[in-house]
Amino acid sequence: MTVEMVQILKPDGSLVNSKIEPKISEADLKKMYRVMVLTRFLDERGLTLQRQGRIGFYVTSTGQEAIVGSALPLQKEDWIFPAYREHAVGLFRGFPLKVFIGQLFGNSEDLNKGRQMPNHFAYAPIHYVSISSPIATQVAQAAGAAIASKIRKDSAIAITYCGDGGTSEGEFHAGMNFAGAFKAPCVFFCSNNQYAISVPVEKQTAQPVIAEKAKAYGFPGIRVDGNDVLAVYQVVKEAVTRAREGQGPTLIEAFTFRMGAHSSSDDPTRYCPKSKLEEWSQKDPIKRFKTYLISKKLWSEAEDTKLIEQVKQEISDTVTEVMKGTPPSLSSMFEEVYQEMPLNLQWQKEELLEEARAKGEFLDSSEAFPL
Ligand SMILES: Cc1ncc(C[n+]2csc(CCOP(=O)(O)OP(=O)(O)O)c2C)c(N)n1
Repeated sequence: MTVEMVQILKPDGSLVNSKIEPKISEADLKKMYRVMVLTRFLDERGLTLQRQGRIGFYVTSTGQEAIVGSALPLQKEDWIFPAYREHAVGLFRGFPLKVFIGQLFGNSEDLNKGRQMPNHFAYAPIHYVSISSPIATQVAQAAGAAIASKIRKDSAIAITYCGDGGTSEGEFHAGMNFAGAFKAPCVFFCSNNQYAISVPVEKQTAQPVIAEKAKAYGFPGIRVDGNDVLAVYQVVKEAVTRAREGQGPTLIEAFTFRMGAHSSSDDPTRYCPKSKLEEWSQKDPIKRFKTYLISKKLWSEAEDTKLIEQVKQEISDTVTEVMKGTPPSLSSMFEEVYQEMPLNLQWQKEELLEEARAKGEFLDSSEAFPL
């Protein structure tokens, strides 16, 4: 089956056709590039921290940083329902690095106070909804939020992200079906990185083109080169415009590749041929975008070297700061669920605190608990 794939930048960074070059300001181009580079080095550091035993878990998005292109067409009021590889989307929208790294450590610097699994980011001021562990649940949540927005006549649209594996889940079907039936202002962004942990996409679905699945729900599906940040920007911009103008949802399939392990817990050499990594290294989204920016005389090797130094320093300084945090207090796990804590929880809390006190388990007078 041959299906067109939207591409604006060729893997060598040159334009496919200068007539389709999107108009993006120099500041936005440079901001996207900076976030891509930051994300790449954040991944490197995140994995190192996990290997050092300082954090429990990390998920990289190495090779998929061009997803940042999907953040630029969004407005402040829009809602993001991410999977777990959208670091660049959050960072572009203003996810503070300290909050991001704090979440990984789950200590007193973490807004969630360690009550979420590492890498399950959330940040309300930018409408970045908490990542859910069960895959694809966010698809149905986004459809619901988009339908609510339509009923309220808000201008906000919702965008949600999932992987190729996520398309096999019931929530993917439910979300797409509801969004289609209610013409919801929703954009479904599927990063087809060709693997769901160790399961290759051809074992996941008999439909080799995920974008084609949109037909069954009655709205357009578009396949885009997921390593081409300009193409990602362009197709999402069009989908966002459709959604905002009341024309309903769009499914975008970004064809890409995960240039590493699924998470800090697996070894891709056990299931992914080395040749595939070599092939996709040639299509690296960061290298491609950098070559484009240099050819436009918007960037130089000297600026690149400086940027890399800056982001590495920023990450190091933030990690150092976050590591000064203490573990959260044991009682915090009972708090901020109910406005008034029910009696049964109060009893449980007292019982637990008493036991921990008796065993001498607290680190300090704030009842910080070493997890
Ligand atoms: C409902 C459910 N089943 C299984 C898992 C375990 N699991 C976590 S991530 C994952 C693979 C998801 O692959 P995909 O959707 O392609 O996303 P990718 O990791 O490739 O970005 C699986 C099976 C889970 N979290 N939730």
